[in-house]
Amino acid sequence: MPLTRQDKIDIFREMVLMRKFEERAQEMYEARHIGGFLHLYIGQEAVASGFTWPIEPRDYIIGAYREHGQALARCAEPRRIMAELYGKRDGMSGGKGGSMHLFSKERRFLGGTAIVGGGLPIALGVGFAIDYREEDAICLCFFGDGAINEGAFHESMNLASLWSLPILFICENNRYGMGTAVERASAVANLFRRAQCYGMEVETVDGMDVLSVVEMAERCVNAVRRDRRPIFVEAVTYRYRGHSIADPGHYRTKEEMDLWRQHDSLIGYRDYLLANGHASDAELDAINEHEPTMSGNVELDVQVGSNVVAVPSSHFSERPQHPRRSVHEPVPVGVLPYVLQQAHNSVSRPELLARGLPREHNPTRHSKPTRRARPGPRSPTVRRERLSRSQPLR
Ligand SMILES: Cc1ncc(C[n+]2csc(CCOP(=O)(O)OP(=O)(O)O)c2C)c(N)n1
Ligand SMILES: [Mg+2]
Repeated sequence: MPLTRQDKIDIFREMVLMRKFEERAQEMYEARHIGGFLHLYIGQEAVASGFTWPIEPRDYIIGAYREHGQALARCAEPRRIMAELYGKRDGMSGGKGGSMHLFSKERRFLGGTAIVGGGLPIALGVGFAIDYREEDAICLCFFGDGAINEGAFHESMNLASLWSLPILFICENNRYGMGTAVERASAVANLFRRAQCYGMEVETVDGMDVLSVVEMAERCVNAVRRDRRPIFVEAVTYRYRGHSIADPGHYRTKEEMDLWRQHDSLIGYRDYLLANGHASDAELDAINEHEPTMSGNVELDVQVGSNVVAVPSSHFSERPQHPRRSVHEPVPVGVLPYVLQQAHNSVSRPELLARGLPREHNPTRHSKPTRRARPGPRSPTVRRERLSRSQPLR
């Protein structure tokens, strides 16, 4: 069954919710209502919204530490998520976890983990349990490009493939791990290749185009559920904010940021909805009109002294757990080839990259790199000299 018009509007609403929730969280962090770390997902909304769309309530989800988007999509409890950021008892994890440790046993949302790649072995365990108990569920595991260079990634890929576990691995390649560009951290820039060598089916998707993501998600979720085997998807995306709130992101150029903003998932999707007559300007504006609500006109109602946090906006209505949906209608042509080309060929700061890349990948480095002289073992002469010089000091 193709996505209905209402489905498409709901997806838009959800992505707007994610963005506004985080803009609000940033404000509240800056106003010192929220402590600890805060890693914003702004820019990557299409990945969380798209991949969680076709899954069932019985399926499991594991996120990394940039997991507000997945938690909002899965748990539909923005107030409890915000309360968790505030460290309130009514928060999703009882106020003890904060932004990086959102958890819901009922919704089968198993974190939120602060350790890079830490969710991967957990997904492996969940996949194993599903298989052992012969459940019909599957496990979705979201992680960043940085996790690919962790040993846990390779051990998990190997065993997931070897034991044929029902896990959909979703690598959110947002181009950076902290301030390090993917090209400076991974010898192979096409990250899906890193999983391919474990005999696993791999896919890549334009993570800025939500309909492409939904279509990919539907295909992969069905395949994992049917064939009881893992699939790895690299979703190419971009985060607009720094690594965390504390990061001003000086390692990126304005040109690079502007380029990606032109492919903003919300803007692109809005254009699609309008161009195809799925929604009017007024309808979409009505979804967006909560902007003033979310940015100051109505206070985030933190009742000091009690443990109640309310975000007074009907915008934050509960999202129903959708049944599985099919997408058989053609999706608009994504920007994937363009984005991938940008992502894999362009260099954000050539002078920075020049330091890190091997020569064959590095157009700016022509001459043989000069080696820094190693100290090496000291010759007996040198050692004697030093000893004799130090003698008068005794
Ligand atoms: C095992 C481990 N090593 C290092 C860190 C420090 N660290 C926190 S976030 C991060 C970068 C991870 O980048 P990525 O996986 O691409 O996720 P993104 O921040 O882009 O969402 C690092 C190295 C950590 N938390 N855990
Ligand atoms: Mg990253």
